[in-house]
Amino acid sequence: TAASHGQSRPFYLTTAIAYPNGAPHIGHAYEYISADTLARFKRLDGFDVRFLTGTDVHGQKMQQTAEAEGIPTDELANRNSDQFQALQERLGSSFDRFIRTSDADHQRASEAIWQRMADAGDIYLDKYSGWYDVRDEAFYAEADTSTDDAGNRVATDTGHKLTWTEEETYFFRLSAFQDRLIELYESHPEFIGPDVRRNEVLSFVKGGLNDLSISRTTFDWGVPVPGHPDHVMYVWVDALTNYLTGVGFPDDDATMRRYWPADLHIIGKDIIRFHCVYWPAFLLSAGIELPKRVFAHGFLFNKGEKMSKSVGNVVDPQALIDEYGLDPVRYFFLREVSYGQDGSYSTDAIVSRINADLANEFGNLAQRTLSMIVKYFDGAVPQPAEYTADDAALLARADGLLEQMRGHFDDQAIHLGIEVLWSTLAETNRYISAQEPWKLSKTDLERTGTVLYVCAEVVRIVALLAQPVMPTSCATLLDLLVVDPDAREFTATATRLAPGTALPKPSPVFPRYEA
Ligand code: ME8
Repeated sequence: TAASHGQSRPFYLTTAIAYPNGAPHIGHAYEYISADTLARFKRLDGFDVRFLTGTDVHGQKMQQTAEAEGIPTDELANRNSDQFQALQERLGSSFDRFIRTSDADHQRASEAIWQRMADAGDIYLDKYSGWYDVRDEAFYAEADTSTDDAGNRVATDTGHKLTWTEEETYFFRLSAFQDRLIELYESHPEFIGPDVRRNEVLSFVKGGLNDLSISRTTFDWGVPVPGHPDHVMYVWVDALTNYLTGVGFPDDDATMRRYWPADLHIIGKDIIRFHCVYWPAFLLSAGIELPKRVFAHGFLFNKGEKMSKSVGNVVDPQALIDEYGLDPVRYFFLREVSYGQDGSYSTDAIVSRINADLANEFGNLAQRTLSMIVKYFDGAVPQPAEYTADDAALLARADGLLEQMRGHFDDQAIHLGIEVLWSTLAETNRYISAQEPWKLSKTDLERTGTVLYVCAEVVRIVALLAQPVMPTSCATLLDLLVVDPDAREFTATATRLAPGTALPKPSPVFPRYEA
């Protein structure tokens, strides 16, 4: 068998940690599904994957939401964090740790990074006065604000209402990092993906950086600043540090050495600046290696409209799974939306993907192939005779899929990786229609066996490679093909089904959706 690609090399990936100020929505589910698929892909490709996710419990927004609900902030954080964790579990997410920034080891990591930045001379005390967006937990320069129709001061890019803030805070010398950041983006163009985001960040940083206020004194829901407990850290300082906590910083050197720097931070496009400007600057200051790549996915819209409680189009991800099943929902979002771009979803689009791509293209091919093997060969995998040019071409195409998928997945082009699988399924459906094994069976059983063998091989290889997207359905399909449950890593694509293997009577893995 072929050597595994990863050869147990470490691969550390993370999601953003969500604010648990409400219930999780489809946008969160989308991020989890996509990151889990990337994690599973790497694991099946032989990497030693560590996958971190969790919740970001601190900040003014959490405190304000709790006050509005009349409950203690930690109670709000725990209750909703439980919901985020339950969603991850429902989505079948293969995370290794669900971190909450209230965890004790996280406080320790946040203090340690702060201390290192302070020791480097990059933190000083001053007075902050300016505009603050509580919803995004972000500071705004005067020039980036405007006045809305009602006379409120709002952030020009998001339209969010701003509050005027004046307090004594610690500042981080962000302005001193401009040149080093530009050098980073230019010498490591792969640091930010997709490219459009990199260009955005580059022009933002070229425009000049202000020092960043990194502590707050007007509320106390956060990590206390070491030696200055009247200050809590600005929520983004402790939030970003979760990625280090997740690999044992600062006490567990062995884990840190194995998994840091992170290979991939998966985030949404609205938090690029925090991850691609602030985060590398904090790390440079603290003398910690930089992550290898930050990839920003797009936003999801319901029928092209922004999801909002007032429009009444907020869809609960659990309800979608109840209706369509987990694997079809995972497949739908990953196939329908070009990863890195915004995307839209609707019930029509989901149903059409389920029926066309899953039931017809994949399910039907598998069901026809397997049931003909049962019917004409008594359930034993036929021995292929000599291959025709068409047979050989199709097998060669299936054998090339893994390499193509690696290329796409290394760029986080998940949708393109899926597309190469489905175009091979389409080709195989054309092949089976042209070969007509159901007719051949009457005249040439040997040739029938060869055609069914080729089809079964394509189904097996695609089922192995589609596991990261649809773990449960692919496992069922691989069971029907009697593929050893302990040999389902991608290296298994390089072997062949053993002729003579007894297959069970198949039942459809991808049923049509009927409302
Ligand atoms: O930003 N479509 O938390 P968050 C797709 N705590 N993705 C979406 C989305 C949508 N409609 N809405 C949100 C935070 N997201 C911080 C992160 S990381 C150190 C701290 C994505 O709950 C969003 O882009 O507002 C982000 O990646 C994630 O959901 C959590 O968002």
